[in-house]
Amino acid sequence: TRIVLATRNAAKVRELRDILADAGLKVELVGMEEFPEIGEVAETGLTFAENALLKAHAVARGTGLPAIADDSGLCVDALNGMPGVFSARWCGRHGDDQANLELLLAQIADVPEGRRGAHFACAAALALPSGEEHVVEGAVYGTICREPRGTGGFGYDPIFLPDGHDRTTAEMTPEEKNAISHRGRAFRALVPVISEVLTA
Ligand code: ITT
Repeated sequence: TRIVLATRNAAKVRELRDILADAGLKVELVGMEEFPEIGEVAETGLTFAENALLKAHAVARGTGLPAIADDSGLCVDALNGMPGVFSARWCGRHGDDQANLELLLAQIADVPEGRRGAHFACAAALALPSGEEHVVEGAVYGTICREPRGTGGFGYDPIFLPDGHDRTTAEMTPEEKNAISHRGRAFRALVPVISEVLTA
């Protein structure tokens, strides 16, 4: 079976391939590079689940294949849950990880230890060309540290310290991050759904 990975974020694609393979999903995962005719999907939803479904449906419709999509972001308590669904473009430019992270650190520079809680959230969606849809969510809780640490992962990983760990998710190996991450949790929950839907 072929399933399209409906994301253009190369770091997400790497993590998703590992997470899905480790969870025992035996399908061929096709990247978006095979479908250059499918343009950017407007992420107009107010929630991660809405946006993940928008992306999965657009790609399933456009390709005629089942599609899985990830919508994710960092929700900071001291910012009332922002940047949330705006995480990829918090600084005004889509995907400028360094500028996004620096802006966020500046915005909470005065927030003391003990009030720097945050969580990463991920909605994992599956859509079929028929319109059938499934979505599950995962999260990982932690705190925002004061200085970036580590070079692994992407996005806000260098400033996110998961609860119960003394290294940021950028200081972890890919396996360590996937074991606890919002994305790992959401997609491990989606795997049985994918298997069931595809064998039905
Ligand atoms: P696609 O829509 O093509 O999948 P995207 O990067 O635009 O790619 P999102 O709209 O879901 O994806 O935005 C996710 C942003 O949230 C991402 O750019 C990071 O800034 C942040 N983020 C999500 N997961 C993360 C993780 O595991 N580590 C660090 N930052 C993460």
